[in-house]
Amino acid sequence: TLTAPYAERADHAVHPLTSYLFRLMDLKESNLCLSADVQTARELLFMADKLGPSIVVLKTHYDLIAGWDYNPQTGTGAKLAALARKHGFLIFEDRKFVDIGKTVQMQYTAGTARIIDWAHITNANIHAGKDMVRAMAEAAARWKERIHYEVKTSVSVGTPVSERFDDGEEHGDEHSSGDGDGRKGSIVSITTVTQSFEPVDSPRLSKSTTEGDEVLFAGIEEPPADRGLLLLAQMSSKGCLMDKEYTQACVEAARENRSFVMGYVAQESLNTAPNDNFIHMTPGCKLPPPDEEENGEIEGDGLGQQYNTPAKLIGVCGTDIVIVGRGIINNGDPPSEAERYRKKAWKAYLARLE
Ligand code: UP6
Repeated sequence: TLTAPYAERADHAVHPLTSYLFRLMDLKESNLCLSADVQTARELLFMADKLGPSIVVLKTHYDLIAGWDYNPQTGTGAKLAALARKHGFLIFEDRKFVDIGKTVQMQYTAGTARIIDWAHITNANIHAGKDMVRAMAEAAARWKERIHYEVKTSVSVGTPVSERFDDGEEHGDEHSSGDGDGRKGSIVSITTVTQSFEPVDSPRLSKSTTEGDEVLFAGIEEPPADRGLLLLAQMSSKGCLMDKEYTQACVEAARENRSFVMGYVAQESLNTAPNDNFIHMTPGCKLPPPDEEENGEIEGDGLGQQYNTPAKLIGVCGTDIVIVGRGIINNGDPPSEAERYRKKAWKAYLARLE
């Protein structure tokens, strides 16, 4: 799969959300995931709105956010989901589930955060055994039965959109169509995209509950009403105890659950069989400052985190999406730093196709 374009892999992906994500990557010319490890809901939503145009996935740790609003209709998850539709990215809750199947089902679908309602993607550490993956897959299938999507698509191309957010500022849309950065996608305004989580007798047959202006990346529809799982197959941290045997067990579990497992969080490509087309997302990614040479050496954080450049991860290790947290967030200008990462990671992908 290393030399196959994302658009081509979209056509061959088994999981509808993987297919969607590959198409989104192609359209936005982005293989960047923001790890939005901020401490307040307000900062999280601000980052999601400002950096949304540059990314295809927004990764959360909901449990490190102070002031997370758990209301399923109006809370932080719902607001994030609206921003995901506005800018065209998927939400990945980095929950690293690990427990017996029954407990994980409940943690995934119920409890305080109701992760399944707002996160398209989550991940699991399968040290407790691979039956857990099946348990989560069953929970996701039940969830899909229960929800419905209704999309009213009265589209008016190029309408400028501004929305009011928690910080009280008007954020004009800086990425409207015609901004001329040469990427294929452009923003259109779309009125009312509704997702309701109330149980309904018949899926797809219920009334919309909210109205308002939303924007979507032109040329791509709403993501499918599927949920996906990434298996935590390898970690970026020093002295990680996940051995080859564990990683291989992840590969087997992925192959056995192709309709639910989208791929891996890993440090290298694990697609080895001819029909493996799993997506790989990789944390532990950082660039040297713009004025320094990329000589491959990036210092860790002193707490076990190790870093590689997008060029190495995408170009040499063969992963698909780089996950960047502090490299972007701790910069004085996160939106332009996100663009710097997007361009570097995309360049590494284009180079790998040659
Ligand atoms: N993460 C890793 N390494 C892994 C798996 N997950 O760093 O192997 C997560 C961390 C953090 C993010 O939990 O949210 O990716 C990396 O953040 P950073 O870019 O600021 O180091």
